[in-house]
Amino acid sequence: MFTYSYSFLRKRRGLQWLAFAAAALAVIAAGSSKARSTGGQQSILSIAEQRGLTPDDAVRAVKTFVPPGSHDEYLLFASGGHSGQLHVVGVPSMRLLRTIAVFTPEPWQGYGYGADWSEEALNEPLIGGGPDALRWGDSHHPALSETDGKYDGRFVYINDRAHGRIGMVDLADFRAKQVLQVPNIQTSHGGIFATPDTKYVHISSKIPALKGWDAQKGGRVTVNDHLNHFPELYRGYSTFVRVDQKTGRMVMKDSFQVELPPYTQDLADAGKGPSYGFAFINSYNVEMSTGGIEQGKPPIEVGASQLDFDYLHIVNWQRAEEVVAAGKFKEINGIRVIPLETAAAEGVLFLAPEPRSPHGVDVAPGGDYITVAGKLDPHATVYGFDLIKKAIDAKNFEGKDLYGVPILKFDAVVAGKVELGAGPLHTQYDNAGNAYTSLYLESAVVKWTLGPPYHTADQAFKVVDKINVHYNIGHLATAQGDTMDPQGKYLIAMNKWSIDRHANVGPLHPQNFQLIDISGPKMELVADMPIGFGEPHYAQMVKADTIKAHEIYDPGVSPAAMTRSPNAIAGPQEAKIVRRPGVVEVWMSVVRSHFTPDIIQAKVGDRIIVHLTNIEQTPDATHGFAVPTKNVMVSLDPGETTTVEFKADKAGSFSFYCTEFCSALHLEMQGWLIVEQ
Ligand code: K7E
Ligand code: CUA
Repeated sequence: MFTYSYSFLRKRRGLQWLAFAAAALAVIAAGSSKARSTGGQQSILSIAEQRGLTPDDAVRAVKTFVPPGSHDEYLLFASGGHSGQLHVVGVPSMRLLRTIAVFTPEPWQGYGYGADWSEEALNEPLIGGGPDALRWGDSHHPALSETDGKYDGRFVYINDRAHGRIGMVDLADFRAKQVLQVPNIQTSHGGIFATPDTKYVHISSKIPALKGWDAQKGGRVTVNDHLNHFPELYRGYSTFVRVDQKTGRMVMKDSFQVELPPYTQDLADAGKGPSYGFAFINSYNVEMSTGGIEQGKPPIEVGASQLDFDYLHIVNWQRAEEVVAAGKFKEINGIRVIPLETAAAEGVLFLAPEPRSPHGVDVAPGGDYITVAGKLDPHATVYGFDLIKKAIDAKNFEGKDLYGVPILKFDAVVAGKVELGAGPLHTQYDNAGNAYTSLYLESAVVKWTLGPPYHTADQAFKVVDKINVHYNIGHLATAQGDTMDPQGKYLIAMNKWSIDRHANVGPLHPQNFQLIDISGPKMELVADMPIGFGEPHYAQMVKADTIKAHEIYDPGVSPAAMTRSPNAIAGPQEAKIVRRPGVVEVWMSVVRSHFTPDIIQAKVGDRIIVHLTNIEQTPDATHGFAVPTKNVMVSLDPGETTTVEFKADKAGSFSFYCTEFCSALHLEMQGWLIVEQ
């Protein structure tokens, strides 16, 4: 019986292949005469058959295949979760192209191992108190910079979920250039999003922190008792960080915060088009539950789910700019803060009820709809921005919260509700008025229709397709799906679990990206990509040709500033060593296959400063400078200048060397640090 059905299957498969081959031949005949010759139909069929592939597999392979030497159409910028990094993946090939260190030292790039720009980024002490230098971060939400609501390929920002920090990566060289600490928040989640012009990048707090970071703020209330006074003592903050348009750097003195009630603010998104000037932030735990079973209180997950509604926070940041300009702010820990009462009274902050414990909030491409999806509720709730605007103007409030913030009437602002399935989280959009929502509990992606002007009212807010993913999807990313220029085409499901999808490499399974073709009416799963390097939360997908990165640096450029460093030298003839009491300062040239000078002499206790210039102007002619036992490892790309500093802490001879196999004489590219007693 088994044999029979097996051979039957084989026969069927043979027939399928015959049909596939005929179709493929027709396609090739119809195509250009320049079509690549790849050894003929027969061999493709036999290879596929030998490998046990089905015609569907072959279609998937062709859809995702990027020939050797060819480039991907899209780049996916995916967070690395608690690895603190950012990853760049080619789509549709799903090949990892680059890992960029942001919050975590990364020796390959020399990040955090000596070079000046990373030292500056990573070694700044925490302004709210903490270790001298943080050694990790939890990167969650990358945001590509935008111009006119479209990705402009200049910068990427990413938040550290574990701390109130934002990293900035310059896409001119794919390097982190700044890690900014945001005052008054302890952990962050709402954003990063960039406003459609990247005037600001936004981040809001996750778990509310003690107001003003001040443990003494409680007055008579002792630290042990703080949680019992949670509603008075804790606050959230929505932060608009001003971006220098030329350098992409974030400028604290031009930034401001809006104080928020101590609900737990979650994800956030920027208004655009008609909703430009507004920001939307979800919240949960408006019950302000703190947990504490021993104190007779319900556990947080119970306490935070008592009410049917939480609050969507609507921040009018253009109004906030006026309020700040009018001086109605307090400076707290180095940032201008609009107090909660002022925000409520001045039309900066509004609340709208949202079904209990939401997670994602995502603004549609036209800036007209705001989709909220909520873990415990199988529906997406779609707010109309025109309705929100109308309700604000008409003061159509159902009341105020404990802090005097007006609450808009739920029925007045909701444009539609769609039943999606179990555990909806995040939503992305395509170029045909469709939304795609991840279903965490159901391990699926559901496609549904937006309302007018994308679809007529009778076609609006309907589920049109659903596809299973593997497994437990968190975020998802469509091509440019959170800009005003969505592309359709591709969707990446970012799955938390992979279970049996990849070879077993131990109990810590890789997470799983799945590429889904969304160009047709039915979604089609075409590829899996194991993610063996952290938990990517969110990603953004951009047309690859939007980004124009440098191949080499102009001679002597310091990546930190992208200008020629005053310490750069033109070649070995300018190399020198200058000694001052307690300091040995070296100007060193680096080129295939020599460091000049190649012997540095110092005394125990000396501070050693080395200005390195890679004088190469050939793409890929990268050198490294590694000093054993000193925690110094710098990568020097062609043209780059950087400075390392370290202490000659003990006597001996130390052989520094180049870490990149740069030439036939790479192994000879070395030198000595001699430290005398
Ligand atoms: Cu859903 Cu940080 Cu965006 Cu993870 S969060 S999934
Ligand atoms: Cu330079 Cu190896």
